[in-house]
Amino acid sequence: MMTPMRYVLLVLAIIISLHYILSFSHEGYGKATSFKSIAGQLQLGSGQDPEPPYKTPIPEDYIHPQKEIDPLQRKANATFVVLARNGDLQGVIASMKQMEDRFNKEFEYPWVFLNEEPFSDEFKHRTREITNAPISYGLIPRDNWYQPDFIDEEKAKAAREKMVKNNVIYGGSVPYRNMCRFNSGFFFRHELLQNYRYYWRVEPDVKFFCDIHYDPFLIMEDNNKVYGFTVSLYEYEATIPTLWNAVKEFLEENPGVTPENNAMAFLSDDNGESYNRCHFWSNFEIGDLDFWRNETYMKFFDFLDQKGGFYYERWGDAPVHSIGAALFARKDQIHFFEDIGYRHEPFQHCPQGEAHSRGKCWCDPNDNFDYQWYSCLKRYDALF
Ligand SMILES: Nc1nc2c(ncn2[C@@H]2O[C@H](COP(=O)(O)OP(=O)(O)O)[C@@H](O)[C@H]2O)c(=O)[nH]1
Ligand SMILES: *[C@@H]1O[C@H](CO)[C@@H](O)[C@H](O)[C@H]1NC(C)=O
Ligand SMILES: *[C@@H]1O[C@H](CO)[C@@H](O)[C@H](O)[C@H]1NC(C)=O
Ligand SMILES: [Mg+2]
Repeated sequence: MMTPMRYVLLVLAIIISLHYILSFSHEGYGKATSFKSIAGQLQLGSGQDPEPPYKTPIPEDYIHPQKEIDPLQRKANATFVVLARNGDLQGVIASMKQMEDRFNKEFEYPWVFLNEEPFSDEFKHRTREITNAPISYGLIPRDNWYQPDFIDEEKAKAAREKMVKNNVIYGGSVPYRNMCRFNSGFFFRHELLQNYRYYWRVEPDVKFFCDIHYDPFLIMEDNNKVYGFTVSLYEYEATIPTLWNAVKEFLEENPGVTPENNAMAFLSDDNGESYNRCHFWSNFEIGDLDFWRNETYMKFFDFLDQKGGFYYERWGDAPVHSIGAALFARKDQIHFFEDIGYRHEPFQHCPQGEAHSRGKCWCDPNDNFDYQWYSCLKRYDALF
């Protein structure tokens, strides 16, 4: 039998030893992981800035050199091109990282960035971090960007206000119109693009879903393609009310500019009388710069530009490029890049069947715009 006194002593002893054990282990644990204590054990001076203890340096010969995959042993004369503002940086980086991972770290095509304002040091630093390929940053000449003097600003302003009232997307924006005009008629003339034949346009905040283990630029070059797309759809009528009239006028004034086997049937269901508003979505483009630099397209752009529709309406570079490609190239020169999984909000092309597996694509094959009601792909298919 324990006396009450003994009982109290025993409980006290247990409490004391528990406290001792706990405080010891706590202190020991704290000491073992404390950075200061390790620094102390290594006898580092307190003013030094030692490597954290968890950071084991990786020996040089553990680092895999980047795999050279160049099965054809040749490259195309090509570059990526990104039009962006400094404020688009994070979205640009996100797109660029995916492009590098899915494709370009194997191929190392250069990147060209264009802006009407100088790129910031941060923009340059952050983009350079993403790639080993050459990068250049170009300033857009003023005349290629800002609203030209021949535009009647009163008339343009009234048009913008009307579009805002009608909730037309970007309807009130002058910079957006500058962007559409620049992409329609000027990007391919920029000095940084003079030395390239092919380009791949990349926008901020897009997704590339699949590994691309072949070179799309060589597909263009070897098959004499001029325009490649992944998504096509209908344009908003409110942005282009008089565009097709201008196109018809140009064709009447310039007979013979459309080759046989063109893709007019993609644009029009009545042999050119009216525009069905189908266009390739130009936020993704793989194209031939020399095609845009050709006198026919340049003349076409100048004609449209003089009509003022980039400012009096809100003509987009997507319908302008699409009409140019469909009318001035043969239909077989326009390529659907079926195996490139791509998303720009709010639509995506997700490769189907075998192509989905081959590309190790991560998009849901059921989420695919190709034959949704608002897609124009069926009209492209019907060309062939
Ligand atoms: N430098 C510059 N780039 C622009 C401007 N506006 C749009 N962009 C770029 O033009 C492209 C299309 O613009 P975005 O805002 O994505 O238009 P959306 O795709 O039609 O909604 C993107 O690459 C943008 O970064 C601008 O005012 N200046
Ligand atoms: C690349 O293409 C451009 C435009 O066609 C051309 O001027 C240039 O000479 C080409 N460069 C090479 C190396 O073929
Ligand atoms: C423009 O394109 C047409 C049709 O493809 C071609 O015949 C002509 O030679 C091109 N012009 C130039 C300057 O390359
Ligand atoms: Mg965009």
